[in-house]
Amino acid sequence: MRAVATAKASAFDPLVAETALRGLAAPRKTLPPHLLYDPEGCRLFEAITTLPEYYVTRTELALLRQVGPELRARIGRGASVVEYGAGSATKAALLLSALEAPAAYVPLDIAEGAVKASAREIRARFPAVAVHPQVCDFNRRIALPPLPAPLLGFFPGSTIGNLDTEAALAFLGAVRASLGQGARFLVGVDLPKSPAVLIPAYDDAAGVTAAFNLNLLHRLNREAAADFDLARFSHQAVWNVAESRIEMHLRSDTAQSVSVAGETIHFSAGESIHTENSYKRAPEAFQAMARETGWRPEAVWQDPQGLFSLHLLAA
Ligand code: AVI
Repeated sequence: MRAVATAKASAFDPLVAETALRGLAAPRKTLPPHLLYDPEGCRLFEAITTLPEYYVTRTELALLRQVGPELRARIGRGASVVEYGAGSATKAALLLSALEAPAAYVPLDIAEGAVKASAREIRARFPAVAVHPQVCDFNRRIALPPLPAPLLGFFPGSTIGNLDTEAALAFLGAVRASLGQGARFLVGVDLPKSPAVLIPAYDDAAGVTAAFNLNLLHRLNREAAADFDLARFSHQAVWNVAESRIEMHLRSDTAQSVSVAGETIHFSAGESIHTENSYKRAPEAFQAMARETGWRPEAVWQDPQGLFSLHLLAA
């Protein structure tokens, strides 16, 4: 009993508790999406990427394979690849194999484990490539190590879709500043499409995305001294056509009160916590954002079904 109490106490994270309280005290309750990615959330997200309904990952991988020869010709020999976020090394490996004699690979992520795992895998597969892992918040301006030109930034997976317009513009501008003149940026961007495709992609039949979203409440129970009853909340995926985004919510099925870090949070029946946005941007919309931040759109590719796009931007 004592051991359990000690383990529970040591899991409390004041930053998580403070962040959660701020979002839950707002008139429209929200929780920031980065809280979805504790170790269990990362495991569940990996499982999402293999679901039949989640077209994003397999479509982007196929597109990367398809455009490899054209990328090789456009980028040239001896490039340094800087990857923003280092979730899985599969896409980086695909890109490095497509390029001619790549010189360096720099995985950037706030999660040390992800950066190290990615670095290990790339070192093993590409012994001639210099690997410089860096643990940092890539949403802020970062100082890169000296790297051989040409520089190619890489931001796959439509992770840019999890940023609202203001944050996406700030991010594109910061990348432009850190990579510098002459660099390129390869970005995966999910496309707007029918809700008949989008909703199942974010609310799959096996319930993996629901588990991913609800895991956030588990995390708050552990790290923010909360007492959410997960059986009284449901996962919801909503297509917001006006904003061109999928929204994930956790809906309170009943009126209830929950304790979070000593504060009481009230929920009315049907009230929801907004946990994530996933913006779907048409090529022209994304290119306009790129131009606004000093990038020149160089090329854009789409799969034959028009599900997903890859943009190549030039500084
Ligand atoms: C990480 N990101 C691009 C995913 C997406 O599609 O927006 C996160 C996700 N959320 C639910 N399913 C996948």
